[in-house]
Amino acid sequence: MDIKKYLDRTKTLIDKGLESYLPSPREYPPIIHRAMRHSIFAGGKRFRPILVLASCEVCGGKVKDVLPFACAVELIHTYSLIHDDLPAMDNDDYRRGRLSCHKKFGEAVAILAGDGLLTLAIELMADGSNPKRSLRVIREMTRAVGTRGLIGGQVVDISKVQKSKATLEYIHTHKTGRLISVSTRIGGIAAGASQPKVDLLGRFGETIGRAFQIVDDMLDEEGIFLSIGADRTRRMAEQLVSKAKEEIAGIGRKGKVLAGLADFILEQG
Ligand code: GRG
Repeated sequence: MDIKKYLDRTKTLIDKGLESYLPSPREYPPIIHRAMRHSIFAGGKRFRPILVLASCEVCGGKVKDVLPFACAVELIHTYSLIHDDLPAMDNDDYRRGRLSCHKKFGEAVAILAGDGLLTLAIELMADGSNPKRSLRVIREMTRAVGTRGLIGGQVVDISKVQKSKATLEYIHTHKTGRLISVSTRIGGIAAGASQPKVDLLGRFGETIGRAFQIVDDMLDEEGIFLSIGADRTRRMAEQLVSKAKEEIAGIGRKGKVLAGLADFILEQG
């Protein structure tokens, strides 16, 4: 399995999908559409939507049925990055190698661009080819990114109180983990996979989500990296990737794609 080729191929599909789903930069009122596009087409890895596509393919689903869901995940991820960069949160001037949305377009437009991406994501999920599956995907996604998921993780992260190990665990599983595990789950749902298979994909997503966070800590030299050092952090990420691969061992020959994506996380570190 040449994972690099797979990543290139699926990234192109996702970028084309995003291009077609986002309003044109000239559509009235242009400022908001330019701001949304500025952050979406800023060179993200597209790791989460690729996971959606791969999970769907593994379960025998078709790209055309899953592409809107995959793009919806990227829209939501990008909304969270735009809002995270705002002065009221992390106050970052750069994101994905270019000016952050509020630095380029001002705070008010950046807030609205994030809101616009989140809203467009829901529209895309609702427009799926199978209404029953669309509804399940919307339910899973809104739970994953609401106050019991992504937003909850962010709220605890920005609080100034001293954070225990359990609190840090909550932040990571909610802020980073939920969007990754919902990606694998909705890939399965789009393919019409059975509930046990969707749950298995979700467990795989949770485990690689942990590995993803640990590698991110390694890159930023923060979090777990500060408490246990580079070697132990690396070993922890490797163990999680092995565990994730064991979790999908029974899923069949096509599971190799998911195993390759799990390995790809380690290559980032
Ligand atoms: C504003 C509700 C709300 C949430 C913000 C995304 C986020 C939550 C915070 C950003 C800070 C951070 C380090 C989050 C952990 C997740 C993470 C590593 C995000 C970056 O994801 P990548 O590496 O980025 O996939 P690209 O740019 O490749 O998409």
